[in-house]
Amino acid sequence: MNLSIVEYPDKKLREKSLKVEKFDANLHKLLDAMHSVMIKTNGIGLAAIQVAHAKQVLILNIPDEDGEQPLENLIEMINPLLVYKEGETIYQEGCLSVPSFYEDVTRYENVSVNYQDRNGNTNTLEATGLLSIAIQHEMDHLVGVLFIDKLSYARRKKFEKEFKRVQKEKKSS
Ligand code: Y12
Ligand code: CO
Repeated sequence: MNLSIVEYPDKKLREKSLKVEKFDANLHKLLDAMHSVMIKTNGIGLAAIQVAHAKQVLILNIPDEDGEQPLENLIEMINPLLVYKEGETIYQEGCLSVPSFYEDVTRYENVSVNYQDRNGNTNTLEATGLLSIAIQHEMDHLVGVLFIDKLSYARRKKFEKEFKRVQKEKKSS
């Protein structure tokens, strides 16, 4: 399965993803292909809608202290549900679907998530730091929300202006 990243402002990114009911070979193929494209494009998190599959599927692979992303650190979440949230943290986020743009976003500092793995087994993960931020960023994708939607009116206006400028520059080069 060869996947490519859907980029803003594609309307596909606004779709609400559907709950996964079948934990079969097709789901496993999608997860494996998502991992390949995420690593190839230097990502640390990816939701299925970013590769045009409207399923409640996301993957995360936070780099370790050496900047490596070993397979054993890969987290696959199917049908995730936020069951606990507390605190506040600000981090400069990026997204493979909005390349070259990084903006400060406010998120919960600590979260707890219930989810299923690729075989349908239920798990709970308590997360803090970058993992907590990445989970919230990817879960937003499942309901059609992008990190740029979380900016203040003024920051969003600035983003749109800069985005248009970059698009124009790309066309003319
Ligand atoms: C904290 C904040 C946000 C997340 C969500 C996951 N985001 C990413 O994985 C973003 C990756 C990204 C990679 C890019 O490519 C390169 O750096 C080569 C990129 O492209 C450019 O900037 C040109 C943009 C974003 C997790 C944790
Ligand atoms: Co994203």
